[in-house]
Amino acid sequence: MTYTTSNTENELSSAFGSLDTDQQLALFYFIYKEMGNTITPAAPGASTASPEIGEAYFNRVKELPHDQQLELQRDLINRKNTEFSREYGALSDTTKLLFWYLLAQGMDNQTIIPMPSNYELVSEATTLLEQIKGLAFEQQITLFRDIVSPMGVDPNAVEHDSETGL
Ligand code: 45D
Repeated sequence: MTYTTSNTENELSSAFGSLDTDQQLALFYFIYKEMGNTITPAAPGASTASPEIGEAYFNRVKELPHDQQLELQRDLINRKNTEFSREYGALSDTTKLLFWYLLAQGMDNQTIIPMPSNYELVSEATTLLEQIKGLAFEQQITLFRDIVSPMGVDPNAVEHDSETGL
């Protein structure tokens, strides 16, 4: 069988991953801003998202002081072996997406550390943002799943870490 799927999402997700940690966070937030109201939580049962699990995880992050919220997000991107990263790794891809979506919403009402208002994207990230804006909605969702899926730590795939004891 011949597949003719385009590799666009793959290329874009590796370009995303090659940005530094803070630029990834910033770009992801700008993406959220661009998508605006096009993201609507799907009807219950319509997807593999577990709203209760995603919200419970988000609520624990929300309780943390702002600086720790930021560290936690950086840890997820850097796949640092922490308790939060391991719990993240056990979520389904769509629940991971829901979690990031709740974080971005939280930034808008200040329950989550907001972006500094003067923060600027590097040119690579701006280019990427333009390319992502050009994708169809379904392609964007596929791309975001590819981006959030490998973040955090899969507890089954890591060696014991003597530094954290995890
Ligand atoms: O000081 O099927 C910097 C569901 C450095 C429903 C920073 C869905 C300097 C089910 C790093 C800039 C809704 C889940 C500070 C589908 C500095 C379903 C901080 C779709 C403070 C399909 C930066 C879901 C920070 C979708 C904190 C499409 C940045 C979800 C944080 C899309 C950025 C979600 C964040 C998106 C970005 C979320 C949290 C695009 C989140 C983006």
